[in-house]
Amino acid sequence: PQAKYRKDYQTPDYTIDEVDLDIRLQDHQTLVSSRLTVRRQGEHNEPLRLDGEALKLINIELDGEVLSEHRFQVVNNQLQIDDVPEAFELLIITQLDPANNSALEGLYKSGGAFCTQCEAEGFRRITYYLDRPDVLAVFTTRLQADKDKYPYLLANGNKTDSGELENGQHWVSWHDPHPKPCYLFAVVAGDFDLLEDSYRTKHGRDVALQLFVDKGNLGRAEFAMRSLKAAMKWDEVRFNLVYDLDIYMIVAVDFFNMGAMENKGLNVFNAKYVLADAKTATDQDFLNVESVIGHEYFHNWTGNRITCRDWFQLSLKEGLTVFRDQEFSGDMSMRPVHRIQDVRIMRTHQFHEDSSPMAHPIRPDKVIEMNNFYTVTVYNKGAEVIRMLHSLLDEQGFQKGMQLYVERHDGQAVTCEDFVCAMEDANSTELRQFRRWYEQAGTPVLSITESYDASAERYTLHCRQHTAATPGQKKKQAFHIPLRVHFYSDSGELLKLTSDELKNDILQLTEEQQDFVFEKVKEKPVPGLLAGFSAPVKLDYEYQEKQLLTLLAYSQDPFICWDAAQQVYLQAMKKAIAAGSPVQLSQASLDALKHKLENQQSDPALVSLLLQIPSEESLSGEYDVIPVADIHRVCGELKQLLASELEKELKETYSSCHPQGAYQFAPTDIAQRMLANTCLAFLANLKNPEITALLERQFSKADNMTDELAAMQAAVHANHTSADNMLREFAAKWQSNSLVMDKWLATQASAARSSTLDSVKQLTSHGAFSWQNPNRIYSLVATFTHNLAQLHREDGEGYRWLREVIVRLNSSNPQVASRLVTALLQWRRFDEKRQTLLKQELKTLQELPDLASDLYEKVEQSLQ
Ligand code: BAL
Ligand code: ZN
Repeated sequence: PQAKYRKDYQTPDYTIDEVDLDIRLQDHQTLVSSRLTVRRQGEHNEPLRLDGEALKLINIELDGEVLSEHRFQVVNNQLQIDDVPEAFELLIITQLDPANNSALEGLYKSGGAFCTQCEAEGFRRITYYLDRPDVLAVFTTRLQADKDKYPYLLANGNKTDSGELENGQHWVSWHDPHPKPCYLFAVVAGDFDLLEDSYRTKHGRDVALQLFVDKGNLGRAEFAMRSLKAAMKWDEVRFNLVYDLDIYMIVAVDFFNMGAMENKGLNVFNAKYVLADAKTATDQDFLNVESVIGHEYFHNWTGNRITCRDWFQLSLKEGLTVFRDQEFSGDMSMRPVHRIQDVRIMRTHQFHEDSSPMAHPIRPDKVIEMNNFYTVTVYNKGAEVIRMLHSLLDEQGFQKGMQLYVERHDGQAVTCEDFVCAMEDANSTELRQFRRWYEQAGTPVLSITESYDASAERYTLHCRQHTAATPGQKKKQAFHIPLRVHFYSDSGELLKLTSDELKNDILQLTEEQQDFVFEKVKEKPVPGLLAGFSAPVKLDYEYQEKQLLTLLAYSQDPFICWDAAQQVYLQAMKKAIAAGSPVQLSQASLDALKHKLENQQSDPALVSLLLQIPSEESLSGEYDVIPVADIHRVCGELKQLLASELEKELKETYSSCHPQGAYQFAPTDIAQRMLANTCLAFLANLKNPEITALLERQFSKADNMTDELAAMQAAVHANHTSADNMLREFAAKWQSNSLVMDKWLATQASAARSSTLDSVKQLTSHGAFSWQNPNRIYSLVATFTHNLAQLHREDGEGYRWLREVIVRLNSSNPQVASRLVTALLQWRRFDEKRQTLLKQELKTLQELPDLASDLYEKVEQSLQ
């Protein structure tokens, strides 16, 4: 496989203005006739080169004449036609085998339905095409299939015509007036239940909303529909962006590699981000549906109307759209909870990726397999970069920048640079140094010390930033970092410190070393640093316990408050690892946590989050060489310690904060369930009859999945005697609901038991599991790869099994295989014995004769 480089971008030699597709759907012999209006760009005599993979070419005609074999050749997945005129019409007929397409890219069968996935480069598996995002064409699509099996034939845009044919066939044609890149093309054919609604835009357009789900699931689609209408409204109000077609369709499918896909006017969704009701979905599932529905809808402007010039610019649409969906979720409800959850993803997964062999800037410079770059870096760090712009420019300035971006670039395929220029020009500012966030990979470490001169009443923050080398980038230049700070007195009052450099609570770091001086400071303050997680950096400031407890008790910033508790836990766990002694918490820390529990009413969700200790995986991020066994030990000890020391308060909170009455998806109820279930998870470690009764009662009496699953997870994760029974009962009750059974698989794969690997292996033969369905594989195998101590077993059995799984998926679904291999790449972070074992598995993969490009890229990068 060949690498592509961002610096080599060239405008295409040809472009396509119109595409007329006629698709006759059949399981193994689908015929695709594609009529392209092609035009040369610039002065040159280059041949036309169209991308195509796994296609059977049936016929080509140029301006109505069949092309004889000497006029074209197919080499290296490209169809090359020499001596083409300035402008011409090309007809290409290809044949596909969707029923055998297990990679789920291009056109494939999902259950009984046909569907497509074209981003990033799947359209070339449907027909030969200029499969690159800067070729924008108007698409017309005619679909034909058996009417009984596929009563719904859907494509992008508006339906224009339909008809019946002999032999039980029917056809429908669609026209999308908005020029688009082929990665936004979609078709779906199947038999569904349909939920319909409508939305009137602020411009008075009536939009038909249609949600297609598997038969029998209508009731579980209502929340998604509500979320869609909320998203449409929100984008009008906050971003002044209005929908632009007469119809918006969403189809939920069972087999999907990703979460969802923003195809123009016809989103295809993984069913898990559409279907939700109280009995089968947790509060978190509902929130995920809201967020993913929002995300895909928001792409209509940030991605579809304005798209990417090339795939190196992916963060242009993804970073921005994640920022927009985060803001949507925050405006809908529970902003602090969402923010803390987003920070957790950054710290646990993105920081990990940023220090791994696959570390890349949010705008990568080199790519072998584009599917490998749908990452937490491009998405979530990309969103943090947008968030920093938002902090630096504030809401008004940011919206001015957005308005200019849309005015300038509507209908174009553009770059991250174009976005930053729009922000600069709209605000008459310059962001030269800020661009480094797009250029440099790695997590900056921000080291801060302070000094206080009582007689001069002068307080100084000494800041230093350093970013470690990442592959291909040895020396890093200083980032432009917005550091949001709040200051408190020892007794918790918010202090107003002033400095010329402090604006809206933000200090702007631009140098490698920089001091910020505050005058007239009467007492040494407690600094609340990086409020709101104002930049994606690691903060290195030696907080004293007393300072942390002040912040925990009084900080008005929920992130700082939560983080103070996290730092208390991390310090205790790291100390215990260093000393080889049991974890201890001071009485003062325990008292502070008790106080939080006793006063939870003001914000039960935040109390729930701050009680939750860092996961084994996130603690591992604190170490260059990860002490697997120690991490496992101290996490277990800390849970046990908190359960015993806070038993009384946990029990009282548990019984007082369960919502009254029937289940409701409402912020106050969600927050109460969060806290009650966090208490239960701790209490399960106590294993006494009273707790057993609590667990079992909640498990059997719950009227909703949040509480039912929480009880089972608490029991399994605490190795409670009730666990096996609950697992059995749960499976018997939910065996026919695969999305619920995914939770059952994941619960077992995340158990901190030495038997977990054996259970996981056995579960691959269970009826609830399937090697064909990505959701099943993610629930069981991907969850297991995040189970630090069980994957990294000393005997290497976890690695060996995972390698076998990857070999199996290499040929059937390389995208999924590639996501799983990530867990093996960081071999340098382990002790020698594990390093040897890990490298051995990577080398076995490297030597596979048919290693997919997805895996090739990661394995090579890791072994370099
Ligand atoms: N564009 C791929 C799926 C998503 O980010 O919405
Ligand atoms: Zn997206």
